[in-house]
Amino acid sequence: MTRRAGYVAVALGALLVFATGCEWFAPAEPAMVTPVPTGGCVNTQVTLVGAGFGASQGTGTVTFDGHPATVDSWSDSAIVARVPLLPTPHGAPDDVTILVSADGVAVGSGVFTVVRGILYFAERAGDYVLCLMNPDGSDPSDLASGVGGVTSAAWSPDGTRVAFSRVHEPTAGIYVVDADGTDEEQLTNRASFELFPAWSPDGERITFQTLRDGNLEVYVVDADGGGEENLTQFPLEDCWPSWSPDGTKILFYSRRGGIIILGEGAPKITPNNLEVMVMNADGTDMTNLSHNSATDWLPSWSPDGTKIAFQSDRDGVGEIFVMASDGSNPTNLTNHPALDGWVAWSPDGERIAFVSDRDGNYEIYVMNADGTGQVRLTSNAEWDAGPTWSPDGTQIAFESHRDGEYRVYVMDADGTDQTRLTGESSGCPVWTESRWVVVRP
Ligand SMILES: [Ca+2]
Ligand SMILES: [Ca+2]
Ligand SMILES: [Ca+2]
Ligand SMILES: [Ca+2]
Repeated sequence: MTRRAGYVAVALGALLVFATGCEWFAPAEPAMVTPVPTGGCVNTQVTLVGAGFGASQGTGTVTFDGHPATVDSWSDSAIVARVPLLPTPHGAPDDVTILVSADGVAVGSGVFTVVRGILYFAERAGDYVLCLMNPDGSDPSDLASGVGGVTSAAWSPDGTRVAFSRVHEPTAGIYVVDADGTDEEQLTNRASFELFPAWSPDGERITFQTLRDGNLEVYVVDADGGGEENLTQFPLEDCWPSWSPDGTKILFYSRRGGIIILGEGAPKITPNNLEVMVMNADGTDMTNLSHNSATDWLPSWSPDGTKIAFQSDRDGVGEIFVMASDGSNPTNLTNHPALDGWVAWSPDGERIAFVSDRDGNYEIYVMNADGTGQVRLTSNAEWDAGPTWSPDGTQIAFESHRDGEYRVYVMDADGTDQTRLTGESSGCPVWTESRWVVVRP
C-alpha cells in the first residue's frame, strides 16, 4: 500500500513537472483587451477593458506597436492610456497592436486603429493656438501656442510632425512640432516674415515663403533644420510653394508676368502680374506655366501630380482653372460671374471642393475634376470656407460662422450630416493636404 502510494506520488510529480514544462515552452496568450474607443489620433484617451492587469501600474507598461503610451490610470480591469505618436502614412488608418505588460509579463493584447486627426487654430485672448482633435471632435489637444500666435499648419507626410509658422509681429518663423505637442523645433531664425511651410513627399525638407531678402522668395530648409537655400532669387514676389507628389518639382506663384530685362544690372520691371510657376526642387529650370496677363495664383497639384488647379481672374471674375502639369490645356472649370476659389482636391483626385459667393455669401461647393456636377454643400447666410477632405474622401471638414463665431465643422462629402466639432472660436482645419490663405471678409 505504501509502495503503491509512492508510485502514485512519483507519477503525480512527473505530471506536474511535465505540466510546468509545457507552460515554460508555450506561455499563455495575453488576455484579450478591448479598447474604448476602437480608433483615434495621437493623444486620444483610450480605456483598455480587460482583467488581471494588477491593482496598480507599478512597473506596468502599455505600448501601441511597441511605442510606449502615457498611462492616466490603472486598475485590475481597466487602464486609461493615451495614444502615442504613431505614423499615419498619407492619412491612411492603420491597425496597431496594443500590449499591456505587468512586471515584465504580457497580460493583455488588443487592436487599435490609428487615424489622422484634424489640425486647426483656436483663438484665445487674441492669439492663435495650434490644436489637434479627432475627426469627431473628441480629445482636442494643444500642440503649439505662444505670444503672437501660430498659423499655416502642414502635416508631415507620415503624420508624426506638423510644420507651422509662429508669428511675433512683425516677424514670423517656421517651426516643427511632433504631433503629440512635444519636441518643438525652430527651423528658421531670421527677423523676417515666413509662412506656408510645405513638406517634401519624403518628409526630409520643407519649402516656405520668406521676406528675409527684402521681397518674397521661396526657400527650402531641412526638416530638422539647416541647409537653407533661396530657390527663386527674383526681385518681386515668389509665394506659396508646394512640392510635386513625386518630389521632383516645386510649384509656386510669382509676380513675373510681363517682365523685360534690359542690359546688365538690376532687371527693369514692366507692368507685371502673377503667374503660376514651377521649378525643379533645386531651383533650376524655372518655368512659367500660366502665361497670361491676368492674375494667376494659388496653384495646387492634383494628388497624382498630372494636373494643376489654380485661381485666375483672366475672365474678369475669380475662376478655378485646371491645366496639365506642363501648363497645357488650361480649362476654366467654374465659369461663373461670382468669385470661385480655395481649391481642395479630393484624395483620389476625382473631385474638387471649392468656395464661392455665387449664391450671395461664401459657401462650400464640390465638382468633378473636369468641372461638371457642381453642387452646393453648405447653405446658410454666414461664412463657410476652408474645405479639407478626410483621407478616405468620405467627409469634408471646414470652418463656418453659422453659430455666431468661427468654428470647425465636418460634413459628409455630399453635404449631409453637418456637425460642429469645436466649441471655442477656431478655424482653418487641416485634415489632408489642403492649404489656406485666410481672407475672411
Ligand atoms: Ca522674390
Ligand atoms: Ca498671369
Ligand atoms: Ca467665378
Ligand atoms: Ca454660407
